[in-house]
Amino acid sequence: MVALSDLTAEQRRLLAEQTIELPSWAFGNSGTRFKVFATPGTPRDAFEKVADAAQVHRFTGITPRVSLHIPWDLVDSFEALRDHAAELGVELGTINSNVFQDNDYKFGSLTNSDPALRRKAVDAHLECIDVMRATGSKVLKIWLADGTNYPGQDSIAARQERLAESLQTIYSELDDDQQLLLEYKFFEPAFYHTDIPDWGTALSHVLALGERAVVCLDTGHHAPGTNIEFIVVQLLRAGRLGAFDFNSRFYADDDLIVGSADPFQLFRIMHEIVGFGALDKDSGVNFMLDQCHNLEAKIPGEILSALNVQEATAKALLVDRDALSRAQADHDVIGANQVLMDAFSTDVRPLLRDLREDQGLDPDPLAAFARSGYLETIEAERVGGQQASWGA
Ligand code: PSV
Ligand code: MN
Repeated sequence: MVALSDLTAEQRRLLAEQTIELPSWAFGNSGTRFKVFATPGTPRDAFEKVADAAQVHRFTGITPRVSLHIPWDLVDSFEALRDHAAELGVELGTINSNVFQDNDYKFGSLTNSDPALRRKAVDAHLECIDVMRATGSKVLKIWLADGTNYPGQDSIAARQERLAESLQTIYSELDDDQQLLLEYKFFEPAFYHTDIPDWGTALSHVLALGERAVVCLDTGHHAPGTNIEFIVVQLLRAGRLGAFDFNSRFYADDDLIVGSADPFQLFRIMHEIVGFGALDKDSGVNFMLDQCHNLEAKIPGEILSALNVQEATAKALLVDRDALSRAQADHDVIGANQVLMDAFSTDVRPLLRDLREDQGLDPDPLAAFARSGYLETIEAERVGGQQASWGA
């Protein structure tokens, strides 16, 4: 067993300083195209979503930022929302644009063949940049639902040209200290082709834009069997891994609790991150969650996801890198694999409980949240109004 005292000062610092950003939409209702189940206590607006996110931070101590989604999280005053967040001990983080829920975008947003609709989609991003100025957010995240369902439906090449031009217009409007974060996804909602399906396409677009354009890797946005840690390394080498959207998938873009489907994959990803020195808070990589809690309670779902990322990180920090390098240099295939598996098989939960106690937190965040009575309070208080929903 490994204890907190066995960690080097540097390992301990990295673990203690790790932060994970929460998505506001994880606290709203979500579901499938078959049914969105309403849950008592679900937030009605961005203020209530931020309050719920602050609970996750209160009990884990590692989730101090909340990403917003525009227009889902539009409020009369973003300054008031920023102050509300600060009072609750969190900050507003990445701003996500949404150009996939307006009828006008049926045939595309930034790629649409109609210049007026392209302009509308670009303007939606300029509105997001205004929100960023009000909230102090430094990152504009773009995920597009653009694509086609049938071969020949539109010109793939022309759509790439329009995309590049639209992205350039948006990028040129960002302030010098703001970034454009481009997310890829291989299918859905489009079925034949997606305009930004993979890391290569995203990377080629951000390279054309400039230094403040980076790629977001959503772990759910790959075909089954994809070696995601290989992509992590490619993006790190290019200096363009801006962020993760962590979640778990069994089949498609399931958005399940992080580490629930494949904790070993999460460990392998964090192993490459640690090996590259990208865990440090100044590395430029933002560790975010992107989730939908369709069945489970949302706040505990986020708490568990954050804890699972922390657990995978602790295991990755425990990899004996000297022993690994020696085994690799000796072409000791089994030995090298054993070094990695030793770290993965280590139970780091006692160590993390000690770390939390050291930080003045309850060692068991899920139990402490359950005892707090917060869920019962919001269920009683949040009566009436329109519950926030992913499909809002
Ligand atoms: C798309 O599936 C996605 O993962 C994007 O990251 C969005 O930000 C998120 O869902 C919510 O729209
Ligand atoms: Mn995502």
